[in-house]
Amino acid sequence: MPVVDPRFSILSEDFAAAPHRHFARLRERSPVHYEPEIDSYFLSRHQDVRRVLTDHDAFTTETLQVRAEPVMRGPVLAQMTGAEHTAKRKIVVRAFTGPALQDQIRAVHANAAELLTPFLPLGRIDLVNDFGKPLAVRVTLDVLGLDRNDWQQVSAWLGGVGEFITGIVLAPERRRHCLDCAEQLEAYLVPIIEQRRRHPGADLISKLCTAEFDGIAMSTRDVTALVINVLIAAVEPADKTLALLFKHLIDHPRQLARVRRDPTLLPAAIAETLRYTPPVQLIPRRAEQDAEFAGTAVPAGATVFCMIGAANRDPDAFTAPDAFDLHRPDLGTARSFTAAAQHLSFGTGLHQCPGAAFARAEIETVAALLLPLLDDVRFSPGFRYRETGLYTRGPAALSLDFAPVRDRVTDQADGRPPGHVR
Ligand code: 2IO
Repeated sequence: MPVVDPRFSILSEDFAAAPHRHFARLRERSPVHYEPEIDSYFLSRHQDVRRVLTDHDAFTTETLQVRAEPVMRGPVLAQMTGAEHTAKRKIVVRAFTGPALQDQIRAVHANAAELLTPFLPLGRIDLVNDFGKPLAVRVTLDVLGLDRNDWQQVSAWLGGVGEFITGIVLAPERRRHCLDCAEQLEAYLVPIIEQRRRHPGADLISKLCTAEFDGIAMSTRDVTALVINVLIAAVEPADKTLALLFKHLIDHPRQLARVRRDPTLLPAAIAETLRYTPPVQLIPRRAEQDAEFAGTAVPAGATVFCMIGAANRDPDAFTAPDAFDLHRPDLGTARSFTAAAQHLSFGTGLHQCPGAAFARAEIETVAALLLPLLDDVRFSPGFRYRETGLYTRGPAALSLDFAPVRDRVTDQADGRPPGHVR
């Protein structure tokens, strides 16, 4: 029988307000925390989380069949195993690295410059709602070869898809709404996928349509699921990571000044942001056999949630884990976006995020564009910082004031420095 702690719940408002305040107690006193209402186990120690994510026989991604498949309209990459997984993962990894990534960086830069321009003379921007959210959707639409003018509609559908996957307890009417969103997104995608099958281009949808596995092309259902998978995975964590990076740098002015002086420190700042406040806080698995963690039994068939935020602040893995420090000696920036990362924000093991290199390049490109333009950047007067979400988590908004800029940002793309109004 699992031990239930009646004084504490991960589903409480107290936890939702500031999860990191509970991480140390969970790791020390309740490293295998059981939540009766959702019949799930929450693991908070770095070593236990790593074990779950790398022992693929004992802990599988079967949980995604109920958590993701209904809104993905088919199986996602993380659900697959064996030769099918290896082959399809390779296609996706290739689409987000090497020469393909270079084109994507140009799309990131162009979209970022366009979105930013109207805010520069104002000297105020909400980095989440004015910028990060539309940017993430528009860039992903560009990569997929979809019409970026559809971004608002696609964004609304993705909201429903994301709510389904990341909802810990979902009311029946919300569930219905999420499924409606997914069905409409599918209806939007299917004719485009069928058209790309006949007339392939250089975009990712065409690559998925023409790729073969075991001599057989993927079905439209399989391509649809992978496209929705890419959409949600590239959109949901992106605005959060960008806003968290700026939040932490503004809170740590000396580190902000150093990054401004030396932009080669940006990858370290991004890696530390991911460690300190991972945008994906939970990764679910199913225990296939009886297991034991720190003396507590987890039965076969159980749903296990890896608590990435808690694992990333485990003193057994990082020194002074509750400090944001882009210079920390144990950060290992170069490894931070690879399978050898010590933080677990991209997961680890066979299913580790295939978009990690893209994520790094996207955030780095945008931050390198923003930093010189947002001179004297600070929180807007009266702005109250608030984070939301248990599964994916980030700022609800990030209202920033900065020195208004006279020239258009697009000048910057020509290499000319922007002019600040003094
Ligand atoms: C989409 C949670 C946004 C993924 C998921 C069902 C599978 C997988 C993840 C990330 C981020 C999402 N899991 N991306 O944690 O593709």
